[in-house]
Amino acid sequence: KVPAAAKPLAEEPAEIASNISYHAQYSPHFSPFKFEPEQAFYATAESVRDRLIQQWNETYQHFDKVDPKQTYYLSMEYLQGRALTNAIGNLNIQNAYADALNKLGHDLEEIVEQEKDAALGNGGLGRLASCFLDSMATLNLPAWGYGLRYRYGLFKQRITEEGQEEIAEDWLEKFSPWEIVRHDVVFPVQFFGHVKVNPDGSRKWVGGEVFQALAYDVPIPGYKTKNTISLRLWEAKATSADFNLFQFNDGQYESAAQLHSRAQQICAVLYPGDATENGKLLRLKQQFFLCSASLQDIIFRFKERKPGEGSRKWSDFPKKVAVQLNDTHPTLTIPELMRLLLDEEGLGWDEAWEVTTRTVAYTNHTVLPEALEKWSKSVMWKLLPRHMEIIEEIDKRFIAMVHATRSDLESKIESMRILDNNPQKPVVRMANLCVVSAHTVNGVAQLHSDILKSELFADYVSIWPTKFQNKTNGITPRRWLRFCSPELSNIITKWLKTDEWVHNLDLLGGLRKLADNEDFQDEWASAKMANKLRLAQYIERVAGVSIDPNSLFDIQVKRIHEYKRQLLNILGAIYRYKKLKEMSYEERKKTTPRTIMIGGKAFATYTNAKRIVKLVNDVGVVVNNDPEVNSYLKVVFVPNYNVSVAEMLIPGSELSQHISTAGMEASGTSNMKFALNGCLIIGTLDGANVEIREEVGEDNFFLFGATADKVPTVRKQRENGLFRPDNRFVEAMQFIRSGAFGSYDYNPLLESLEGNSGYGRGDYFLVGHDFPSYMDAQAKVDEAYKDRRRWLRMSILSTAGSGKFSSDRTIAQYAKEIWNIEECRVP
Ligand code: 26R
Repeated sequence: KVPAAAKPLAEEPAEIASNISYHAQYSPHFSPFKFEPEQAFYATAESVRDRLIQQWNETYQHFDKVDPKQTYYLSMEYLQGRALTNAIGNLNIQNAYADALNKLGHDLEEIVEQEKDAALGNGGLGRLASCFLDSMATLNLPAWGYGLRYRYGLFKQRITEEGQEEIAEDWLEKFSPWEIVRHDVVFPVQFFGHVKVNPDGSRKWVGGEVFQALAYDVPIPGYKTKNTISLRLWEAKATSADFNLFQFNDGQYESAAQLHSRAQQICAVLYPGDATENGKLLRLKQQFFLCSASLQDIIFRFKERKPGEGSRKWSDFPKKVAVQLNDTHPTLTIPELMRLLLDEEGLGWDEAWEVTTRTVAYTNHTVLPEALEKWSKSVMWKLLPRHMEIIEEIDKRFIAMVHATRSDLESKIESMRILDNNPQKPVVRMANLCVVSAHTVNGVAQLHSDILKSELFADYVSIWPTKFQNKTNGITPRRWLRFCSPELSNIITKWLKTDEWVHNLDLLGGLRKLADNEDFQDEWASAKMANKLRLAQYIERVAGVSIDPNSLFDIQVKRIHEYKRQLLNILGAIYRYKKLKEMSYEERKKTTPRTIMIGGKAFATYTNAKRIVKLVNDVGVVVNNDPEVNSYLKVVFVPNYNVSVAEMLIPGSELSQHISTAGMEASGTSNMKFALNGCLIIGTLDGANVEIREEVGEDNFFLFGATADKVPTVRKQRENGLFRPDNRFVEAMQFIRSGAFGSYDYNPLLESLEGNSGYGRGDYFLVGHDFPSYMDAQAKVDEAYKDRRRWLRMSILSTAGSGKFSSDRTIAQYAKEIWNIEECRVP
């Protein structure tokens, strides 16, 4: 029995203010007598945390009592961003906290800015995981997330004369008020060693290095519900027994603490560079660390719940546990669960395989060949010898099954099997291991799932026709509309006469009938303008560029990648600049003024991506300082794009670019955020764009470019020398070569758009091919923007058509169609 404690449920601003002061005084992290914004932030966060802890404990107890089937979402990445606004918004106490802070001489808006982003992810995949957690909590699902507590998350991007510079992002520099260390939740995780065969033939993994996985829990509150779930992040530790006191006293300080420093390496950074063998080994260690610690925790909970009813039957495990693998990064869950069942629990192969395959499901997030994980067999044998035995057995049994039942697939076995025994470079193909072992495999947008079935995984479809599903991605409407754009949210609530849309996003469809209402349109326009003004101030502050709030705000923000084609965007901007220069003053005055904003991080070793960052910045310097045209065009590189910056940019956007080569972007999720905020999309028929266009209506989407089915043909034609570039494209390329944007050598970048074939050469991403239709679509954008009423109508229809893209819808589908779990609401 846990003794009852005082409940921190203050409702009145005065009580809340006293609660905040209490934390400032008695949970001090700074010198006393200081209550500046930073101290006020920590004290406020701790006051909010008290409430979360209470709801959280109730949720845990409720789940323990009901013992429902529970989902565990395993992901190497979570892009949580800030938590304060989200927490008080979900708890529906924002006004009381704002008033309380006023009483204490502070301003909530200023206080929330003190928080550092938790950026334990790279991009879309990590942010998706965070949106999913918000929806799982909101839908009262018995589900939670597992990840790693990286000491340094995604790097901070600084722009210098040379382009992008990466700086370690120390999100834990002071501390995070949102994590709670669970000193009682610790599991051993082993590496290296060897397999010992017992006299009875059973096998056991022994020896090697053992570290401890220590749990840090982050509370995830649902929207307007008591349910508060967990994101459990593991940290690697060595024990005191690993500290060699004898060596230390002998002056050998480094070797005395060697295991401690090796433990620290495991969770030191998100995505350690894997160019070296050392880097590869570390990344694999991270993956196994997540899988092993999480599984031990899951099994512990499975055994612990409903004590007194005797021990649980293993055949019940899949009735109580669903594990979702966020891409192949946590694939080692599969052989680790097999190992635990076979070697630790004494199950036979068939029984263990049945339990494992009924438990695990896999989501694929990319078809790019270089992102499909393959681990060297020798590294795997060294680090995880018992797991390699198990993987070999899975591979062997898969081949035997195909031989026995599907002679028609004989010739496909080599490409379908898990092991690639190519003597040059023998590897384990993680996606194949997932497809063979998971009960369900899903893509993240309809087009992507279709491509998985018709291309990447086509051969498996004939064996397991019902294994493959689609789950179109979604975004949380709380963070991505309700909290990041209160102005627009209030207008929506006012005109829909309800705020139910915040957790039933389909209700936004009710805005369709208001799309031509001029009163509504005017309110809509003023909310968008308020957001644009706020964004303009931000741009002035971080980029030093003053932008015209009456110009069309055109934004492309995402990781910098050749397939996402930021190059297409900047070439378009360059062409626009050149034409503006050639125009007379009178002609120029008739054009639609634009501010083009581009932001995103380039992977540190991705040379072409870094060149693109440099080019955008160089173009900006020239264009923005050209007095002849700079009231008609500005080009801004937005530095250090992250979740918080997105929350500033997206509400102020009017046009956003989602212009990947068709077939290459699995889904995209920022496209959904922009559309939800009344921003129009210029885009290709790729990923979720296809479905967004269906929902908002084709008149409200600026479409261009080759379709996915035509891409291979277009590449072929080019290889056969049949491509003739459009004059506009040639002009833009020549303009860069003329040195108009400085003396940096852009030739390697430009050459990737030329030649006839090959990845990274011969314009593999079809920038040149799509350029003319892109420019035509941009001309339509300029025309549409001139008609204010028409543009407002389109903007409203974008929001009205975004209901489908709530992650609540996505998660409800996972719950029903993959996990087979039900709501478990705390009374
Ligand atoms: C293994 C390593 C090279 C690696 C590859 C790829 C590590 C991380 C990734 C990230 C990929 C898988 C990713 O972020 N994919 C994105 O997932 C989003 C959420 O489903 C999609 O919206 C987006 O289209 C896709 O690129």
